[in-house]
Amino acid sequence: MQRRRFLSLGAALALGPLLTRPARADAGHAAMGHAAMGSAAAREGLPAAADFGLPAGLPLPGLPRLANQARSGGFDGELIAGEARLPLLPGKPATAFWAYNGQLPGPAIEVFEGEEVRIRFINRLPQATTVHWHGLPIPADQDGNPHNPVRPGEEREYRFVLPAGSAGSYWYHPHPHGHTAEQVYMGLAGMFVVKSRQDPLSHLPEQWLALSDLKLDAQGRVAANDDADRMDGREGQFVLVNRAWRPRLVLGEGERQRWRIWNVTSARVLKLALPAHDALLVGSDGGLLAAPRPVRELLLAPGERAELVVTGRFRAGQPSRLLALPYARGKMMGPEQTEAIDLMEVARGAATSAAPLPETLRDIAPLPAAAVSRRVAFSEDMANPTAMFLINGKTFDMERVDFVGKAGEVEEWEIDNQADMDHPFHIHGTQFQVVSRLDGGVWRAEPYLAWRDVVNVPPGGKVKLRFRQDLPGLRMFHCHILEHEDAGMMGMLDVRA
Ligand SMILES: [Cu+2]
Repeated sequence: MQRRRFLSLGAALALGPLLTRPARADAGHAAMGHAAMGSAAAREGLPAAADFGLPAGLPLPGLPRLANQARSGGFDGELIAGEARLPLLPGKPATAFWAYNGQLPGPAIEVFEGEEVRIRFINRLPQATTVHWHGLPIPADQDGNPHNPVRPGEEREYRFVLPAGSAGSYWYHPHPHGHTAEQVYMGLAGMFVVKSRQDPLSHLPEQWLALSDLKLDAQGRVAANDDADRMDGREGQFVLVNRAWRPRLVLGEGERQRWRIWNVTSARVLKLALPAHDALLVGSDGGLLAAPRPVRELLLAPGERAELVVTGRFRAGQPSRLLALPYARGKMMGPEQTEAIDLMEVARGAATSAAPLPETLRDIAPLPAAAVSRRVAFSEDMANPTAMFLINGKTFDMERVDFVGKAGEVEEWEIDNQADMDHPFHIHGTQFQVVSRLDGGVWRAEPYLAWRDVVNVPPGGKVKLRFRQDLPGLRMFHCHILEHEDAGMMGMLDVRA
């Protein structure tokens, strides 16, 4: 309904470029394909990926670690957010980004459970910012809420202890009021891994893969968001892996590797596949599963992470590549993804005997029945350009607490997507367990336990999840399509002691 209202009122909305797209007017939800809309690269006269001459097939870059300056225990590090010019396009001047410590992605932080982390953060951006520690169970006043901005030229310390059981793959990124999308697409994001001293997979070689989006304009600059980006969430011409385009990872024949994968794109739902090889899902956002699970495809929503154990098989007739298979996410303006995106080459290394893999990884106890039940409905009101993306009918308000909870109490939330696009739900400060999902009109119990902080909810879908917030304070919950978050698809849970 809302989509039709949007179409009929389109002329009144001053969404200029929309009106120049004749294919849009009669494009139904299912018909917004490639043919009708043209390729993403053709949008707004943007050049295609191939036009930039970005080299493909270079060795996968590593993710340099942030140096630990602590003299006795814990982790002391320094992050400076600022402008950085980095060589990107062959034969062209360096490209201007915003980066942490001049690195793309930002320096990876690697710490152990139980450690205290102290980060001195300096803002040399022209805007206020914060550092949000995505997924970490840390105090609210250290978590980079939009209520605690670090203004240009200012600095602050973030300090927190990582509790036992928190080993997992997290990340950090800005979370300022209204400017999260812009600061992330300009380059501000870094990976954060918490390790356990009792890690049953510590014997496996690790690969860290940060999947990010890059959109360049005709001059090779990081492009500003256009109307389609603001509506659908930004997608660029490139999906990069550790800042490289279609890099090459070496996997031995028969070798087992542990891959940590981050979707740090603004909006892409990545349907990952590795057709020539065997993959086991061993971890989610908040660390290891109870036991490995064979997977053929892995849906990774914006902000979400996964851990795989990959075994080199090099099956004949299958591309030895990491792919993002076509996935339609109900976009309003842009074309849907109709072809697989080639993310990375997996090159054949020397034959290696597979390292042993334990049958169980750790215990995960199901959260008990909830003391409190709440409902979170995502909706879109395309007739209202100042409040298009809504939670329970409201747009985000920095002064409004949406729910009041109690520390230590289990809550069950039903996330109800009444909108036309996929919206990935994210909550700060804790990890949740998905209990069940409404899929094609049928509720299905979640087949396995996992700790998550992002779950994708497709249009018409519902997800029931349970969590406990152990620490008091103000916690944001929002859609992790960053443009939707900035446009108001966010609320606040005040957890009281
Ligand atoms: Cu959204």
